[in-house]
Amino acid sequence: MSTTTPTSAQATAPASALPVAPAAATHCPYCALQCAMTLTPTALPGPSGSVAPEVSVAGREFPTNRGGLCQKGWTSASVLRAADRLTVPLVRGRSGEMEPTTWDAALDLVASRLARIAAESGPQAVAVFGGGGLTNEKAYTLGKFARTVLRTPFIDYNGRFCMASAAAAANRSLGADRGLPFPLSDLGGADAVLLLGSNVAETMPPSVQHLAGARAAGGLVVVDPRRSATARLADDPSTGSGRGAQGVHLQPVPGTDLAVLLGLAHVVLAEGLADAAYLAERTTGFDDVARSVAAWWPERVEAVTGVPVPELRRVARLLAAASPSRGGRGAYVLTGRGVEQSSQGTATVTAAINLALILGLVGRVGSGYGAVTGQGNGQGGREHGQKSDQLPGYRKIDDPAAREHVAAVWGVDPESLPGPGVPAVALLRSLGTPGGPRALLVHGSNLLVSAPDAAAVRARLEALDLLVVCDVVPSETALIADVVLPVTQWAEEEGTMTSLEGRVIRRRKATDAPGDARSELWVWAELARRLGSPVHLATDPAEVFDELARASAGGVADYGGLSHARLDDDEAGGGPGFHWPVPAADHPGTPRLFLDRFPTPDGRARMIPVDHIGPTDDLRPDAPLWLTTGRVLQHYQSGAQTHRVPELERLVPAPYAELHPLLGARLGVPDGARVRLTTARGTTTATARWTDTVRPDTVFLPFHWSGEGSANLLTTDAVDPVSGMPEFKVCAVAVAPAEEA
Ligand SMILES: Nc1nc2c(c(=O)[nH]1)N[C@H]1C(S)=C(S)[C@@H](COP(=O)(O)OP(=O)(O)OC[C@H]3O[C@@H](n4cnc5c(=O)[nH]c(N)nc54)[C@H](O)[C@@H]3O)O[C@H]1N2
Ligand SMILES: Nc1nc2c(c(=O)[nH]1)N[C@H]1C(S)=C(S)[C@@H](COP(=O)(O)OP(=O)(O)OC[C@H]3O[C@@H](n4cnc5c(=O)[nH]c(N)nc54)[C@H](O)[C@@H]3O)O[C@H]1N2
Ligand code: SF4
Ligand SMILES: [Mo]
Repeated sequence: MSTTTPTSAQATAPASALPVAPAAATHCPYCALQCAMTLTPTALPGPSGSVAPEVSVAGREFPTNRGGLCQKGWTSASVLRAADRLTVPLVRGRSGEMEPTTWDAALDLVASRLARIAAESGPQAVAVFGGGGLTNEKAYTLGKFARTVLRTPFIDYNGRFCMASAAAAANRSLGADRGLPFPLSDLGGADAVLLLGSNVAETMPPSVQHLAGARAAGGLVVVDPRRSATARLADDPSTGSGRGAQGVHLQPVPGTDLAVLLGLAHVVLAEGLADAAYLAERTTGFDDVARSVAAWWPERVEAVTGVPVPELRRVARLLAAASPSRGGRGAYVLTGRGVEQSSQGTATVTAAINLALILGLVGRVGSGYGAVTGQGNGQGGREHGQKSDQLPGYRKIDDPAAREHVAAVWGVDPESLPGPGVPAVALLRSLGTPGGPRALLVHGSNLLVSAPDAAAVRARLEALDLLVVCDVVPSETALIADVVLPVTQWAEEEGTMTSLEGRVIRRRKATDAPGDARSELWVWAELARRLGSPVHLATDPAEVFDELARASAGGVADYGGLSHARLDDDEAGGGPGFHWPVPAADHPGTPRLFLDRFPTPDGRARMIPVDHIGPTDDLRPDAPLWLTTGRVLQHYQSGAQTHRVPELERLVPAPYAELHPLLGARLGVPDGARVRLTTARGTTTATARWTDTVRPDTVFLPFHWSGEGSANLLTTDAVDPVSGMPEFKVCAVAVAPAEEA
């Protein structure tokens, strides 16, 4: 198995008397852009004179990042040697303290307690929670482990917080969900890009270069209740070449994007700007959608969303002018978490797809609709079986043919496979309740910080008989576990990831894990053995991938023609990886989906009428403002990793809340003062940061912190009825000065 690819960085590795492994060509540990980087091991003296292998990071040329990295990428190697990195298994002792133990003792304990709980209460008394940061190999094996070894239906993962609404809508309307069904670099040739609820300038900084074409054409449209760093790319000439405005920023009330989209479709149709030939040839259901948007005249949209009528018309015309049907160079409609993390997220994405279809954009080279996938393997993580209703290859677990195919690859009886489980929020709510799961295994999520209504989640986790957390650091969730297992991560393991554009890429090992951290592949195989399961769980990532390829073959996300060896050969030859589906070993991959037909029964995209209802929470006298949550450049998710990077911690050390100066002045909360935020779920305190980039009726709170500054003590666990995705982006909040302690 090839573990390294020689690169020029090798030549620049520092000279050392100690043997140094060659540089590894790999990708960033964090987000779905999966920027290419080279890790060069350096040998530095460790704390006690020992040699602790370290790696240095350099950006690497790749079509998505073109050599660029963001601050998180540059500093990512720090997490490998975090001062409190987990290096031995820990078990909670009689005193309540976590005590170090051996792998044998820890695994024996976990296996015997799982066996007892299953014997007493049935296999569904054990549940599993996965993560979108796991490699394809680990995500696949976790799904197989749950269904064949534990035989529980109850597996779901944090992608439910992240991608579920975009996935549900794309599957329903287009027949397949691949975040971007085209290469990211295609954006560069378009005249217009409509970005709804996505702050890529902070969440995927190197991707911003692909917006240059749209900005130059004056066609970057950003929809965000905040004038985010990305919105400034659209309307602040100082961020561009100085040639004037680069586009438009629409600043709606949080949770009203669906009305904005219905209004845009209304204007396009009313002004006769639709692509009638495309609609006739490639879609069904147009008439119903046309009827449903008829009532969303621009003045009504303005009343609901706050977006001025002239701005709405301007954007509709700008998008239509960019459409190839009207002689433009192309246009893209893209959605992010700002619109998807909503109780009407699936409907909103459906409306975005409908707009793109009305303009004739989808399945056309140089135009399209896409969702900007979030986590490192957010895409692959949702294809191979961590989702409660899913089997590998994006197959449905309730489809008899899918069950038969996958069961044959796994060597089990299809009848033995459990049926669908429940989505993450429902799963979390059921933990430790009568008849609900009594044990939970967590792999790659810090639920206590990132799940909605975090105080309720803590209560459910504490009600379990057994909580087992695999992690690389003592995350907040690991700290309340009964057993913590130290696992390998990112630069310590081989595997594959699938990026936001459906490109399957190699993650390569550059250094050994410290202490006694082990791969989760090994952990699952050892647990299976101890539980007496006859099912074979491979532990070599290349072997796991080959099995995944067979299990996915013939499915929507078909990796059948891929192997680690093929990916390595391709990259050694300068190839940029393969976009799925890749059904055969000589198939070149599929950079662009839907060009000829949609993978629906009649080959057409389905236009589905949707309507705006509004968020679940409503403003009320004791909660008169909107709260929205999201990200800052320097921190990643629950912060389990980035809070352990000194450079990033220095830049953004503590939780803060963005308040418009008018609001701050009215409430008596000066810039820099402590502010108390209260919702029906709980209270959070943070430092007020005055900024006129946020709407005066809205407070923005990043969710990267635990404790009293935790955003998720405030959020609602209301979910989208189709996707089960929680409404992280909008709830009603009261804001007041915090009494100083
Ligand atoms: N720095 C950093 N980068 C990351 C991550 C990270 O944690 N930190 N996480 C990665 C992951 S997993 C994900 S999912 C992506 C997320 O990437 P994004 O979707 O870009 O991230 P968010 O900050 O959650 O939300 C984007 C924007 O939505 C806006 N917003 C809030 N409410 C609304 C609304 O009602 N309507 C609209 N239109 N906009 C709204 C917010 O103001 C914010 O600017 O980022 C990935 N990259
Ligand atoms: N209020 C609010 N809440 C949100 C969001 C929001 O916008 N607003 N966004 C949501 C979204 S989009 C997401 S994706 C979630 C993410 O939130 P989480 O699911 O908490 O994601 P991370 O913080 O990335 O946690 C990943 C954990 O896995 C560990 N880890 C890293 N590599 C490995 C590995 O290989 N194996 C194992 N076992 N562990 C590993 C890390 O150390 C970390 O503890 O948060 C959601 N929560
Ligand atoms: S944009 Fe994402 S993948 Fe690229 S360096 Fe930053 S965190 Fe890593
Ligand atoms: Mo995410």
